[in-house]
Amino acid sequence: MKLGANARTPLSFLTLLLAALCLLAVPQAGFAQATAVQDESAANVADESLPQEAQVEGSVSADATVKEKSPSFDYYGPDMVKGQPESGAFGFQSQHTDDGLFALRMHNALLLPIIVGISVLVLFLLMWVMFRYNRRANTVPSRTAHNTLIEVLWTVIPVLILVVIAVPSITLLARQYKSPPDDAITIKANGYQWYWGFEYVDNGGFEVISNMKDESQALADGEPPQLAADNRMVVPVGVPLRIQTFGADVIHSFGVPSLWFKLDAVPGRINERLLTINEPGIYYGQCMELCGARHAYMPIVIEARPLDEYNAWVRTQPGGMTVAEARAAEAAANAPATAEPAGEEIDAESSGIQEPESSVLDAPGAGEPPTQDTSPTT
Ligand SMILES: [Cu+2]
Repeated sequence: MKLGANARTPLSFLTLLLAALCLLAVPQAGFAQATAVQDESAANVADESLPQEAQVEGSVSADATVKEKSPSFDYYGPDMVKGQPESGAFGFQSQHTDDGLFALRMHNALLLPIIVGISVLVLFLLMWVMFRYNRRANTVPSRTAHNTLIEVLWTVIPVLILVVIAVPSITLLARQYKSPPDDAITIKANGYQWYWGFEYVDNGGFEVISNMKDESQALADGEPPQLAADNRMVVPVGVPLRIQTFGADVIHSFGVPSLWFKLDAVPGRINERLLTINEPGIYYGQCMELCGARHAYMPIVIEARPLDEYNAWVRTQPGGMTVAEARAAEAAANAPATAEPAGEEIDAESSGIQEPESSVLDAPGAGEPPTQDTSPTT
């Protein structure tokens, strides 16, 4: 039986209604469960965090070499979470960047009132026509066909509304495309199937690999399951960041709603956007481009710290150094090549400069000269 015919019979209509109600109820039940579990875990955090720390300290002190290689760093606890989804919440997550606050204000103070106003006006007009001008209440219909004033008004007013929306809209777009300043710290987010790698390009080039924590571990740590990650992307707060994204295999998308940040990570090209976080805290995000079987399990956890704490964290990473140290090291590495006196021939091998193969006489890769005439005979 076709869906239309099925829906027209009274019994099937009731069945469909029941099914629709069930569909609506299922996510609510899910939310309720998640909240209960979260509350429970939050209550346990205080008790469980202490022994865990003690355990970690115990294991590190037992093996001094491990401590030397990776000095411990005191990461933020769940009390510092600033950006995460909440069950049953309406609207956007609270915003922690200037662009986010601008967008939130525009949505709440401009778009929502306009949307509500238009909806109420259209509803009122429909009701008025249905009750005042139906066949019983209005037996002799009017034959009016045109009204110049009304036609001008219903053209000009929508145009004005669109102009009022367009000004802040285009301003927001321009703000989002603002290029990072030259002194911005570059961090590259590489999307892999299915985890993230955060490359600290300006801090020695190390990469932090970040995988989702399993549910029991996340709950034990007082973090939201499926959003918590084993290694966080630590960034400095109040400093312009040049966030670059790259897809190592397929297209991913680096998205953190509470920072008003979303940028596709595409194989073969690097995307770039400015990010300046206003306050220290933990911000949760996820991959936002359907990238395969485990797309839903590649969360992003940004931990924003004051610059000095960020630098302290950087030093705990293999090969990690502050931006100033990294630039000094780079300058020192480039010094011999630039200090070469002018006019003296640069030895390509010792200076480390790669010469094009063809410019060197009898280059090994040049190959033998042709022994036969292979030119076309026509
Ligand atoms: Cu992905």
